[in-house]
Amino acid sequence: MKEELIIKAKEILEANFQEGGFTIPCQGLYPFQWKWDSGFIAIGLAYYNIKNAKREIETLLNAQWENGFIPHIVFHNDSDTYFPGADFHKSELHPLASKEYRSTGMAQPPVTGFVLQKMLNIAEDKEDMLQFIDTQIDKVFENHKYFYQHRDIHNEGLVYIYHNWESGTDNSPIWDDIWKTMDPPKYSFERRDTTHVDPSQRPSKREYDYYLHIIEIAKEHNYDDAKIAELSPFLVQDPLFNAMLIKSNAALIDLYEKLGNNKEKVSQLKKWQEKSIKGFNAKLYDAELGAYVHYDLRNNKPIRFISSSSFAPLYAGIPDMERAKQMVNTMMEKFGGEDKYLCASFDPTSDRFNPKKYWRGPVWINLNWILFYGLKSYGFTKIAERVKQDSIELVEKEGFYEYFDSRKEIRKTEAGGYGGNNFSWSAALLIDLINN
Ligand code: 2M8
Repeated sequence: MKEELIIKAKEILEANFQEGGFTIPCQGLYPFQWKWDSGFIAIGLAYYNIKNAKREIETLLNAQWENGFIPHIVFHNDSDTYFPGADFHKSELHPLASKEYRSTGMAQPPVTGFVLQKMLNIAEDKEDMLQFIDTQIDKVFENHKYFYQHRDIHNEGLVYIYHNWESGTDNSPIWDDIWKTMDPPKYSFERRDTTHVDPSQRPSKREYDYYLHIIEIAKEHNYDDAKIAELSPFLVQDPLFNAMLIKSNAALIDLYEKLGNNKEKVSQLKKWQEKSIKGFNAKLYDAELGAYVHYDLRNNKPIRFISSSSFAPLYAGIPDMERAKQMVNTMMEKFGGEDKYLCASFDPTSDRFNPKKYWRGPVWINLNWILFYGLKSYGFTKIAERVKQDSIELVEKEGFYEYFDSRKEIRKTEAGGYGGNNFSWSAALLIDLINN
């Protein structure tokens, strides 16, 4: 059965691979290259097609801006099946944007550092992979430098995101109170996502108004970071995003040390790392909730809700053992009942939980993958194993969907796979999970 899953996963990755040397997340719904998707995809590809795994990283990093910024979507190709596309985002407004590739002007979780490290672990020919990493690693370093220089406005070691699309957890209930502070115009535009996916599983039209409005503000100021920090109604320190940066810092330190001759970069990374871990633990841990939470920088307050992002710091080794235990208790109490698959993307005991709607509740394979390794590294082997087995069972039962219902009982009457099907990161990360 596992062999069949791997064969199917490879078929999906092959079908989603594009001529330009990158993989789309899903046909129709997401027809371009997405930043964190690409990273997860490269991990899966590294098991059986090193050449394409490398190209995936190269094609993403080729679109880096002169200031080190790496965009969340690279529009290598034209497609009218997605909104908003290149003509809406207009990355060319920023003076340092890539002249060769059009893109968005926003980021996504910085996974590329730890992806390179993971590729090295997977590759059989380590020497060859190290040589490849040597050609790419400085770009990732420059990306981290960009974050620390432009997005840590209070010098806390914590970087902000200015848009929910930067978080990757697009319509999470975490943002609901921020939307209440805004009153954007009702834009007229043609949604494309809801022609591919049942609208009840996607964000609402009004939510899209908020999303577009933040981009309009950024565009008015040519995507200038300082202006965005000053004016964006959405300015958040996200525990998932920052944990990915910290995990990638650690990976870069390890890789530079393996490559030798990079003392200055290693010492810079270590400085960032120390400060970030300290700032993270001091500011984002909510002892009462027993988990890390987001912080709303614009409105100066913590956002006190638990989501799967709250547990991502385990993957980056951020909490001490005592906190890690509290976090696991919280996770098992709220998300881990026998009637549920691990791990819902939002607190199932909250009245904001929605089991079918995108990032408001469903299980996502990439977050499960992050949790699997995080739990394992702290010695929570049994729970880690459950996260892995639940992920495999969901895909076996439903197919390689984008997200899944966490409630076991609904399977008696209906299917529980939602969003896009033949979804690339579900395929790529399943290959890795099965191999570990
Ligand atoms: C989803 O986000 C895009 C915008 O970036 C969308 O809904 O149009 C998110 O799940 C995001 O995390 C993911 O990278 C992207 C492509 O899979 O889709």
